[in-house]
This record gives sequence, structure tokens and C-alpha cells, in this order.
Amino acid sequence: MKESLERPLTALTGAGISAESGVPTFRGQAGLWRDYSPHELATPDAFNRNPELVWAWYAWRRETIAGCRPNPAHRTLVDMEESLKNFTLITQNVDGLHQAAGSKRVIELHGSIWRLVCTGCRYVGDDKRVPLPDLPPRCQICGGVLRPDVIWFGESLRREVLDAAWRVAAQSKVMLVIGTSAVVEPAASLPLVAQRAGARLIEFNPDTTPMSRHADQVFREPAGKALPRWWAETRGCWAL
Ligand code: BJW
Ligand code: ZN
Repeated sequence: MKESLERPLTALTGAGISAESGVPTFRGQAGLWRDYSPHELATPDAFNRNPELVWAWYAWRRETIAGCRPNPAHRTLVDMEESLKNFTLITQNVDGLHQAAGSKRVIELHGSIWRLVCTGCRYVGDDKRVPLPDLPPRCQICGGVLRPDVIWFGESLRREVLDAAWRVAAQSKVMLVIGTSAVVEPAASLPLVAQRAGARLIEFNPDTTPMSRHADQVFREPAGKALPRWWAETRGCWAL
């Protein structure tokens, strides 16, 4: 009997899942934080001090991401969503590549680089233009400075987004932890929440992370290779 039929499967993704698409990760040898300081670019203070500098960095990243396409790991998660009754994708990524691949239900913990929010009137809207005509971009309603709708260090995640992710984690029976260094809180706690509630953890990451010692199974390979293979081998065990 397929005992796992109705068991909720959850995936938590990080920057590593987009690495094979050409999107730089944050940490590690080729990571963004090697050449750029998070304190100068990814905090509300940094933005208040120097919005031009922060926007130059985000404009460059938007341009880079715009030239990237989803890879087999993103597409495998689309197949999981389309095939399974009970699958949830939680991502820390702001690049939109899960949606570009075709994932419809994505919990975006850290927001989206393709959405802007006004620091004046709080207007929020999608803006996928690359390049943006003016930097920093301005709000059409109040003239205030727009910022990327992402979560910076020291900022709280949206309450409803975090609650949803926490709930899903606590109900998971298997959580796939894919391409994250698992050091940024509160995202890094989600696999442990799942495990404490009885879930099996499966990590897909070429490198060791603080999550590795908790994982029940580890694939030390690029996600674009290991995830499609894992899914091809196990999809028959899940309710389709
Ligand atoms: C591959 C691969 C391949 C390569 N296949 N894999 C509790 C304890 C300690 C600190 C804190 C805490 N609570 C809060 C904090 C502070 C802070 C924090 O966690 N700091 C730690 C770093 C120490 N957290 C926060 O500030 C958060 N807010 C918060 O908690 O609010 C409440 C609060 C506030 C203040 C004080 C206390 C509480 C907000 C965190 C926001 C993170 N923002 C960023 C930027 C988003 C916008 C943007 O993109 O511009 O989010 S930082 C950056 O890190 C980004 C990512 O989403 C996030 C996680 O990174 P990720 O995805 O794991 O990427 P990498 O690069 O780290 O790892 C890539 C991995 O892929 C590696 O392992 C590779 O090996 C692997 N890989 N190729 C598979 N082919
Ligand atoms: Zn405004």
C-alpha cells in the first residue's frame, strides 16, 4: 500500500536552486556577499543612507535575473505541484524563477525583486521593466522613493506569510531543503519545525550546511541533477 499517499510534501528553496540558471548565490566562493557587504546593501539603514547605491545593486541584479531561465530543478517542483494533492513550495528567493517555470502557489518568504513598494504611501505594484527608466524609481501616486519589495536584514517577515510557512512546515511529512545555506532566520528554522512535528528532511546541496546534521537524507549534488532524479525515482510513492 502507498502509505505516503496523502502525506504533505513541502519544498524549501534558497539561492542555490537558481545557481544553475546563472543567478548568483549570496554566500560561498562566487556569492554576492564576497564582493558586497550585506550591511551596505540589504538593510533598511543602508537604503535610507544611500538609496542610489542600493538601487544600482538591485538594478544590476534585475538585469542579471532577467537574462536567466528556470532549470530542471525549478521544473521538477512545477511537476510536483501539478501532480500532488498536497504539495507546498516555500522559497527564500526573490528572483521569480519558480513562477517563470510555472509554479502557481509559492510562499515567498523574502518578497520579490519584481515588486516595488513606496516608502511614502506604501503603494505596492509589480514592475518588471529592465532597465528601470529612473533610479531610484519614484511613486506615481505620491512621488515618494520606491524600494524593492524584499525583506532586508533586521526587517520582519510579513506576518501572514511567515504564519503560512510555519503551518505548512508543521504539517509536512517530508521536507525537501534545496539550495540554502540555512543560516538566515527565521527561514532556517522551518525544517526544524517540520522535523519536530515528525517530518523527514532531505537536503539537496553540494556543500555541508548547519541543516546537514539534521537531515535524514542528503544529496551532495547540484539540485538540477539530483532533484529530477529523486522525483523520477519516488514519484510513484506519492498520490498523483
Ligand atoms: C546549491 C547549488 C546547486 C549552490 N544546487 N544547491 C536568530 C538568530 C540569529 C540571527 C537572527 C535571528 N533572527 C533574526 C536574525 C537576524 C537575521 C539573520 O538571520 N541573520 C543571520 C545571517 C545571522 N534575520 C533577519 O534579519 C530576518 N528578519 C527577522 O528575523 O526579523 C525579526 C528580527 C529582526 C531583527 C532582530 C531579530 C529578529 C530577515 C532576513 C532577510 C534576509 N534577506 C536576504 C536578502 C533578500 C533580498 C534580496 O535578495 O535582495 O535574503 S539575505 C539573503 O540570504 C537572501 C536570501 O533569501 C537569504 C538566504 O540565503 P540562501 O538562499 O540560503 O542563499 P546562500 O547564498 O546563503 O546559500 C546558497 C546555498 O546553495 C549554499 O549552501 C550552496 O552550497 C548551495 N548551492 N549551488 C543546490 N547547484
Ligand atoms: Zn507613494
